[in-house]
Amino acid sequence: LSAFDWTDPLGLEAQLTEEERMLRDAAHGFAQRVLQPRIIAAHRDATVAAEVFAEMGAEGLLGLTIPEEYGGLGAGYVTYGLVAREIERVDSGYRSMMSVQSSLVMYPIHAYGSEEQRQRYLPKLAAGELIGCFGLTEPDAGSDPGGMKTRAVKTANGYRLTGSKTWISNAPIADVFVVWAKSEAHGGKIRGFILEKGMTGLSAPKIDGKLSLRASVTGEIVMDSVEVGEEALLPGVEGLKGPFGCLNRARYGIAWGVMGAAEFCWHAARQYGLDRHQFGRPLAQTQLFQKKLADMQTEIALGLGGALTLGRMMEAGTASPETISLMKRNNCGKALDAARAARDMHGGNGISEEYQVMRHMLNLETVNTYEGTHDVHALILGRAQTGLQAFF
Ligand code: TGC
Ligand code: FAD
Repeated sequence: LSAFDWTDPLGLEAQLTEEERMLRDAAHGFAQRVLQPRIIAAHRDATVAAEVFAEMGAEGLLGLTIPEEYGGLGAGYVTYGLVAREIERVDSGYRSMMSVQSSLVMYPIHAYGSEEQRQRYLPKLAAGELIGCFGLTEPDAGSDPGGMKTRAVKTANGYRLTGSKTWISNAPIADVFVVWAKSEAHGGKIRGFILEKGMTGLSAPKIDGKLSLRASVTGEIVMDSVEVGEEALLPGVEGLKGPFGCLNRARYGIAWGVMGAAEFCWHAARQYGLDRHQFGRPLAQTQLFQKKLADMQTEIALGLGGALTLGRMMEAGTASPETISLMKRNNCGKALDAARAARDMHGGNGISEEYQVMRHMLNLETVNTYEGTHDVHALILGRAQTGLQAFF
């Protein structure tokens, strides 16, 4: 038997290829060098550095799985997950910015777009010269996006879009808006449209007062009779499977990303317990402290192992949406548990921005909610194993 590596009990490292390790290490270096030094102030002041997109683009981190001819790296899904983990080790908000751009904007343009749309948008999105957002959620349609009210009506030259989206990451700073609307010309089916900043009737007011994900900007998308040409329609998909095809990729990335945040909290709690003495010995020498560390270590090792298995399935084309739900749900819930425990294990210091665990805890409340809440993914899994629909 081999020696035990407490940081990697299931030997994740040995299951990666040389190239995956190399790209992961580059992302780790970037995240620690470029993102980590600014995050405490960015979260405190709710400052969103739009230049992060160009910095990520220069590093090759946007649209990693998109082919090179469109500005991506043509990398595999495991690499994408490893990068998400490194970015979210710093902050879920930065990972959000990357996931939306990659999985929710570049992916649909590549998978469902025309060649003209791919050429027009993908290289600039990959470089971070353009910022994208994805509008599915509405004020009255969150967990149930099929209930959306946004409508596209056929005009002589294209479509007129009317409606509003809310809780949209990146919207206030976006140049490109992938929005989903029910199209009368297509029998009321949901279709995707690409809108551009500056179109008449299009606005994206910022949502203020967020106590979570403060380094990532969130807004509404208001469409007041926005006129677009036929070239704005994504031709390759109709129905809810359009937005869900994107969400499958983003949810998969989140399953990896949250493990990065959880690892940060676990390592911080361990170090704090070694450094801090009470009752004449390190906190880490108490049974309760060690039990909490063991729980974190176990859940993170299992969560990463599951994410890797899922990543290999994505690459082999054998992953199902339900398996993605299982890993998104599990890893978000477990990461949130780890962050809450780490906050507690830091005592009073745990509420200070300097120790960073409470920021991760606050962020993970959002990540556990967006892209399908913890309970909605339970209903997806419940339906898959009983054949019974419990949504309504
Ligand atoms: P249901 O009847 O189950 O399905 C309707 C149609 O959609 C298809 N479908 C999928 N296709 C591919 N992948 C998936 N994961 C799919 N899920 C469903 C399905 O096959 C069917 O197709 P067809 O051709 O037969 O019509 O739909 P439902 O209306 O009963 O849905 C219920 C439910 C709960 C599954 C679904 O609505 C859901 O997942 N709700 C959660 C909503 C959600 O995830 N919103 C995310 C908004 S975007 C976001 O949060 C971005 S944050 C990003 C960041 O900042 O990082
Ligand atoms: P609701 O659907 O109203 O749910 C409220 C509660 O009810 C939850 O606990 C839920 O689990 C529960 N619930 C709902 N239905 C059922 C049921 N049938 N049975 C039992 N319980 C149920 N959306 C986008 O389109 N694009 C984005 O970029 C984006 N970014 C976001 C960024 C942030 C910071 C946040 C907070 C959200 C973002 N979202 C985005 C929206 C996000 O996807 C939704 O908030 C999420 O899907 C939940 O919808 P809701 O908020 O309307 O909650």
